Amino acid sequence: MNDCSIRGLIGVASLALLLLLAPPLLHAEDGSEAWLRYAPVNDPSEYKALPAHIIVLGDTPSEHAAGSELQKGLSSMLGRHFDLRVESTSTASSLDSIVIGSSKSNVLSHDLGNDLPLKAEQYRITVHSEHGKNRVVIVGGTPQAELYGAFHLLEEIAAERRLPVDESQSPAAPIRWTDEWDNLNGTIERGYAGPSIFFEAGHVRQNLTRAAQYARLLASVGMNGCNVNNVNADLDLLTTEHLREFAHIADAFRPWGVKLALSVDLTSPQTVGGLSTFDPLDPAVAAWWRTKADEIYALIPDFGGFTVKADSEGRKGPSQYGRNPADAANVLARALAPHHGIVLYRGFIYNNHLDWLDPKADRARAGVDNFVRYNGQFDTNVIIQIKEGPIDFQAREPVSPLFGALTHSNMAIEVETSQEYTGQQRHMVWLPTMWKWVLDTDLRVGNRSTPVKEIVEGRSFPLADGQPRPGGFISVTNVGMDANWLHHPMALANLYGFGKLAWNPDQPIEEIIDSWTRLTWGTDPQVDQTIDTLQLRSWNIYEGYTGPNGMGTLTNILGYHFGPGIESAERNGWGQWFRGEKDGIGMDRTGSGTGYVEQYPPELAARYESLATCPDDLLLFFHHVPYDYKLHSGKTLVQSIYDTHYASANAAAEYVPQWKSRKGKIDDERYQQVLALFNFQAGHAIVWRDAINHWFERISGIPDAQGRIEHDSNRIEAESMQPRGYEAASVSPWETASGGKAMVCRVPDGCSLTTQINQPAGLYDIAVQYFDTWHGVSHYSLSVNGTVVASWTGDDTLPPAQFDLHLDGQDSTRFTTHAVALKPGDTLTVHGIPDLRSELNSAQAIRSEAGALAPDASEHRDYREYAPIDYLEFGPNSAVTPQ
Ligand code: GCV
Repeated sequence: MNDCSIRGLIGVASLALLLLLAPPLLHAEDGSEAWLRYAPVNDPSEYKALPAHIIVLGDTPSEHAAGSELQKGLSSMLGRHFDLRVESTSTASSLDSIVIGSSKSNVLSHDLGNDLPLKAEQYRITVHSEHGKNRVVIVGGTPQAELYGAFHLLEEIAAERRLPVDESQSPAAPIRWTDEWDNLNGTIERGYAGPSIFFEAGHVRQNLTRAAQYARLLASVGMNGCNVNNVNADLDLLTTEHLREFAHIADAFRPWGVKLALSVDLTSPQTVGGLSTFDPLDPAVAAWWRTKADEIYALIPDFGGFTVKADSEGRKGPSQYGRNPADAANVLARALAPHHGIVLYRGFIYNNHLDWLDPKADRARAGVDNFVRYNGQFDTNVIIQIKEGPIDFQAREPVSPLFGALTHSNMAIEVETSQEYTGQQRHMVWLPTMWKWVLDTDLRVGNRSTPVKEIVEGRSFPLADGQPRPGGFISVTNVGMDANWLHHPMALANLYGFGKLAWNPDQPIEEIIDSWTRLTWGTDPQVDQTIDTLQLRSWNIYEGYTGPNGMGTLTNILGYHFGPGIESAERNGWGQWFRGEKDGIGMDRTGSGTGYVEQYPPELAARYESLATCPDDLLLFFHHVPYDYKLHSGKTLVQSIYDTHYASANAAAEYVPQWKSRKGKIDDERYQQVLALFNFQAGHAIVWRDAINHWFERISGIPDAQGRIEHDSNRIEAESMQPRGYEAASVSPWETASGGKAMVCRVPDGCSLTTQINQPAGLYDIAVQYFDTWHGVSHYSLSVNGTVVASWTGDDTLPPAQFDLHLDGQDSTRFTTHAVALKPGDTLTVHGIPDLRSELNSAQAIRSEAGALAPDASEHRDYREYAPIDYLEFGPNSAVTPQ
């Protein structure tokens, strides 16, 4: 080495020292690394005993992945080099080393004593000294388990916890899967974070980098399967051409121990196979499925299995031939069994053409009514996949009684990480709080303890030989191409939490969220405390400003399931009724009502049947009561609804100042993303609050004791302002706009609304509540005495994500400007310039030139948005959105 290079080294060393001493830099982050950021730890010397050699004693893709993950993570977090070798057992013992191997490896058996082998998915981590050498040994029952052990070690260091001295873990149940509702054309049903990471334009993507990264994320929390396509499956899914492409996804998943699974449509023997029938009891159909399964396993030897949605929401099923779910599930199961594949047959079967005039009709009954008589008739590799509640992922439902009814069948629980009814990743809602409540619910089957978690772990109703039944946990996740996977930087906490609960449903949720926060946002105690607290409260807050007392979410079920749309649930065949009438509200599901309550085992049935013991938060799910019914809390039902909505919308608005108080301690990109979303949530919570309170006040005829509803002294309705060009338009449903109306502008140059200020002189926050439809971009500005004080564009992409001119609670949003100086007599004007780019004409031009017009061309080419405004609101100048 010459002088120059020595000087260079000294220079590099001093720079490194300077960097170490400098306060940590907050790098821009787009969230794509999720909780696997491997940020440098505050005090790497805590881990100085960790050997710098990583030795992998095995040659499978998962073992390689475990080794490289450790090397990458440790180097990045501890700021020193770790080398990685794949070596023989003899060399391994001669070095200070981190050794990864399987329990079948001799040297590891010797090292770890006689209590091996481990169970298939179990890992053990030991730290000890052997012949004067420091050894950290990660041993797994399978290569996949070695990978879980490696991720666990990395997580402990990332969260700056002590190294485990001797720790062994194994998962609660064998099925820990995610379902993705992706379509081959690249769209995702109920996906809110961009297009599919797997498919585009009818094919598997050429570039599957994201798919591999996703599998890595799943493996890092112990998940082992991913069903990549919509349960409303493409009918040609099982063609040979598609299957060959799916094999590429399986290749991307394999190193991470994640099995590929597919949703299949039961008509495939007809649609793909050309048979005249798909009757599951027809021998030709059975033979077709066998051949198809053989073909799949020849391409994908570790294929996981099929998920099936049948006889539900328009999907065809065995009922067409007078057959039952067991007939259908078993024909697939028998085709998969020789290859050790499984069938996840969904319990989500119901009639969506129910007669709402029939007081006994009840969608909630469907699960038990459709399945209980086949209990015990499903093959051993069939698992019934049951949604957590009897309706459909509402903000709160009781747990599905089907869990307690299928005592001789295998079961898995299905939850929805994709926030279909819980704010669609525009509202922060941490769902593990709800899932934990569901999993801990004790159904008391046979008057003994049978919590849902033990049922799906297969322990409550074991097999004849005493072994647990196969079962587990499934999350409908619907990640997309958005860099951060689920759009809201806080939303991935749901997937992380799901993985953790699926691994160990007894892990305290406080511990789970704290780990996620530290890994995702760093270890600053104030930042962590803020995020943990907000996340832990978020489900109750969301429930509080949406659907109260077990009524369901009250979202627009005929629209996009995003904003309020209360009566959309009533008087139609979908059966999400809550029966809001003049005399009272709630579904009577007691013995004298629909009888649903009797589907629960006796102790729970008695608890829900009696008004004295039915919990307030499930009251309207089970009972029809008058609006002034006294809750256990002592308040009347209707006043409790009003108060909860005000309190919860205020609590959601508090997220903004809480978040702002941590500015500078969080990287800017993610800070700004969260801030924008929290601002949106604060405004949308007010839309929800007002819609529901106003609706309840009108139907019950009982005014709010505090006189708040429709008496917002700081609010100015757009329709009461002086218009120039703006004209009134009604909004439906009426409760989703203040005063039931908005003002719209159809004038190309724009329109304005003006009012005179009466407020005392001071600094004010001004919120403008307007509607932002998907494609159009209206321009707005706000002026005081003719001087523009703020301007913005209505260009948000709210989840409905499709052209819809309709103004309602799905697209109502707000812009807030702060610290505007106002005095009595000032003139305040909102200008709006609409987007009138209706490209219908140019689309028609395309038709005349090229002949046929693509069927949806007129829809997708339409940008019209008439700069719609609902109201203005003033508030004191503070960080909180005005109330
Ligand atoms: C995939 C609800 C959703 C549907 C979904 C269905 C299901 O009805 O709104 O989008 O379809 O559940 O779980 O099958």
